[in-house]
This record gives sequence, structure tokens and C-alpha cells, in this order.
Amino acid sequence: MTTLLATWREPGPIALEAAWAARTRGLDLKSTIEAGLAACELDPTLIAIGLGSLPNADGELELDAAIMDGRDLSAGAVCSVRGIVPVISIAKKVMEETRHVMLSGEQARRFAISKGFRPQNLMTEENCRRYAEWLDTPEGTTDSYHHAIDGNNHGDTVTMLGLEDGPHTVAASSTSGLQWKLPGRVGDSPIVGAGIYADDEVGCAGATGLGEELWKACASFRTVEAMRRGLSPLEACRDTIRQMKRRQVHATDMPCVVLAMNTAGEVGAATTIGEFPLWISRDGTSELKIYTADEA
Ligand code: SD4
Repeated sequence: MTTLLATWREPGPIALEAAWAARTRGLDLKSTIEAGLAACELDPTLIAIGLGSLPNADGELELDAAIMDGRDLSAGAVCSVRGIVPVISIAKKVMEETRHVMLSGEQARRFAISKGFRPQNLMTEENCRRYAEWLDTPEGTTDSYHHAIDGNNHGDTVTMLGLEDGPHTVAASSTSGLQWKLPGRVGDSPIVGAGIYADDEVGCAGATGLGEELWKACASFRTVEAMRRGLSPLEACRDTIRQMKRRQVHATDMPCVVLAMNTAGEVGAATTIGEFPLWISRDGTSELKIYTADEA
């Protein structure tokens, strides 16, 4: 059995479709998840992930991504990468082909080019238009958090968790971060322990939402460790979210979400505010589950 989780109403299905297609071609769990995240990055209609996503305050896209392998806790990450996609594939190369965990900015880009990635312009007509609009009326558009071209609420990060027989787990995430962020700002997504964590002894966890708060909470690591102490994934996620709400005054400024899966394939998620849609795919059959803040 292969269980894959993907965040948000969109881009979840795009990630799962590409991931399952990769899986049926025989790819291993890490490459399966890489394929899911890469498909989201390469889709210009997702205006908050990869190509065509919303830029920082200088009008430049800076992308973050990370992947972690629960078998031996190996991990790879990149942050503030400009002009190359998919950054999840660069992160995977950092994990597999260097002794390091994270490369940043211009040097991550140089590493990627040395590995055969091709630089490209990631700005599209749509994100240029939105950036110009924001420059004109910053106060009117700053709160349009994770809105897509069609006007619906979409996640601006794609986080995936995977489990296969073994048990073996992988966690990964890719994002352009918060729109209009200060140049150089890095969120939780590429940070091992904050945006993702995986340990085959226990399970895996991921985060999405307001990265500053999720990072301060070490949200993914905290949630995996709660499962290690015996909590179910749902209880572990609720435990992390309850602690964030108790200790962090900004934890409800925007949704802060954690999702988790244990090695038995049980799944849970929790959010500080609003609702969080999570796609769960078991051997290619997907269902959407909605978690609401009042349950936590
Ligand atoms: C960040 N956590 O850069 C990301 C944003 C996100 O849904 O997950 N949005 O802070």
C-alpha cells in the first residue's frame, strides 16, 4: 500500500495525480513525491507555487523546498532560489549528492545549474499584473492570502507526506512563501523540523500556513515526537496547534496547519483558524478530508 497526502483543495489533486503516475511507473517513494511537487511548481495557474507564483516585495520570486527521508533522517533543502524550477528537485539533489542539508539563494542556483537545471523567467503576465496592483494599493491586496487565478482559496504551499510498506516514510514541501514578503525571507517549508519531518520509527509530519509561527513551534518535529510518545496523528496535530495557540500570539493571524501520518497509515491534521482541506490517496484512490479549527 502506498499512502500519499497532499495539502489544500488546490494544489492537492495536481500533486497526487502526478505522484501516482510516477508511482505506477515504478518510481520510489522519494521520486514519487518529488514528481507530485514538481508538477505543482511547473503549473503556472497555481499562483503561489513555483512558476508564475506571487513574488516578494521587490517583484522577484524566491522559492523554498525541502525533502526528508524517514529511513535514515537524510534531508535536502533549498531556500530563496530565483529563476529555476522545480526547486524540490534541487533539494533532492542536495540530499542525494552533497554532504549538506541546505543551500541558499544564488549559490543554490549555481549548484542547480551545475547539475543541469536550466534557468528561466518565472514571471508570467498574471503575476506581473498582480504585483503591479499590489504596488498601487498595498493595503488592499496584502490579505489576499492564497488566492488563485480563479478567485478561489488555494494553498500557496504544497506539502506531501508518503508512506509505503516497510514501513517507510518521506515528507516534502515546496512554496514561493508568503506573497510580498521581504526579500530574503525564508519560511518554515524548507526547514527540517518546522515544515517537514519524517522518521520511519514513528511516522511523518508537515506544515503549511504562517511560516514564522510554524517555525517557532518546530511544528513538524513536535508533532512526530508527540506520536512517538503514543498520541495518534490527529491528537498529535491537535496538541501542536493547541500549544501554538496558547504560546504564540500570532498563531491565529493566518491559518497555521500541521498534518501527520503514523507508520500504521493513520492520518490527522489540525489548524489554528478556519478549515484545512487535506487530500489522502491510498493506492491511487483519493478522498478529501476537511479539518476545522474548532475541532482542535
Ligand atoms: C511560508 N508556510 O512560507 C509557508 C506558506 C504556506 O500555505 O504554507 N502557505 O510561510
